[in-house]
Amino acid sequence: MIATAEMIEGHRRIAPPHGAPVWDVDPYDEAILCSPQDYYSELRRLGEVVYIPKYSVLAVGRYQVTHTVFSDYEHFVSSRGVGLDDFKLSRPWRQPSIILEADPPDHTKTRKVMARALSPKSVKMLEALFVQVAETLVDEVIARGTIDAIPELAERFPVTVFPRAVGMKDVDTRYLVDYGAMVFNAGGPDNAIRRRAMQSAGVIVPWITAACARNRLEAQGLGAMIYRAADAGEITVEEAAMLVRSFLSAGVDTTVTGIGNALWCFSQFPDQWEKLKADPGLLRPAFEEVLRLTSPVHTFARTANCDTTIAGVPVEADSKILCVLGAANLDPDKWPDPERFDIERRPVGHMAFGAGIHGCVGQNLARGELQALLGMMLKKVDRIEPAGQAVWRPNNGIHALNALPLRIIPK
Ligand code: OVM
Repeated sequence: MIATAEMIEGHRRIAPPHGAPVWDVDPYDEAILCSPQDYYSELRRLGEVVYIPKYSVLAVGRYQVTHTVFSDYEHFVSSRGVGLDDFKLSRPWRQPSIILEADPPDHTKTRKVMARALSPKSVKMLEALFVQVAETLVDEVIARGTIDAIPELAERFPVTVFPRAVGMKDVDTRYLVDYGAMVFNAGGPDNAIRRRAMQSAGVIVPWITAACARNRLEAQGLGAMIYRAADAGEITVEEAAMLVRSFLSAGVDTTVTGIGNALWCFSQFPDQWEKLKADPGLLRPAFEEVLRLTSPVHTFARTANCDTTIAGVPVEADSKILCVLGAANLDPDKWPDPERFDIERRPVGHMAFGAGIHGCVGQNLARGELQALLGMMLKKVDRIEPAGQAVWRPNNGIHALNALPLRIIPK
């Protein structure tokens, strides 16, 4: 590990760019991570691009500029890591992802294999499984009446269906959830949240690696599809294992959060649940609105690979840029009355799945999971009421709930 006066949080310290406001804030403060709206609006208010001395990084949060930076893979690369650590200058916590943390042309090849495995046709074949598990879980929570929707629905659904979709022979739902926490917290600074998440890395990382081996996967399933791309000579067997690891990295915490945040939205805005019951055809646009309003992945970084500019501001090579997707998704210049949850908004262009060549490759699967679970609740549940205080969970990369007490009132 390189640690010199020129380094800070795993990347090179940069000079404040001319023309960029300087903001003395800690975006990874636990209070901000749990309740980020004021941070988002101040970030947008200050300017197109802001310098944050605490971590010597730039940050963007206005919709247009965030979209531009996030899509510009030539100037703002992913291969040097999408968190604060610059993989060119400091050792990554794990072997880098060959899709998330890669640029063209390497990325192009792996992306193609993953996109095929996660195609709409592939997701369609999983629908029956999703619906069957959804029915069991919804019947159970109805029988209980009052639940904590985070463990009992938001976590349980993905950890039940996802390992089966991938075809995993080894399933440890605790390890899967904790690995997701590790992956997303790793993008932040070396703070207490990251260190706590990393405590179990010594057991979980090897367990994950082993679970991705070909002989630990069923012949049916998304994992086997990736290994068939190796048989066809598109990728190596080692690369196939790494892409299966990407399923496990990106597929659990994200969908857990999407489901939890969706249930939070409907418990907070009961008129929108009524509207959805009256017109179940709004389910898909409703999910997009949940994603826009709550941005499960709140921040991903990029690294400037050369001297360049953002909105006319000079940006020196090696600068880390926080792309605050959560702020872009609440920009009033893009979304009228942005804090309102309106399932009829149809928020085309929201950035919860990113944008450009790295845009979420699993988004069809994510929508399929939510469609099955929320669709089942629509059939069976009359009302979703708060039964206590919802509590957010600080995470350097994810905006998720820790607890969501709900009363589930059946039809
Ligand atoms: C990966 C990966 C990890 C986390 C997130 C993600 C949102 C991908 O390991 O490829 O996409």
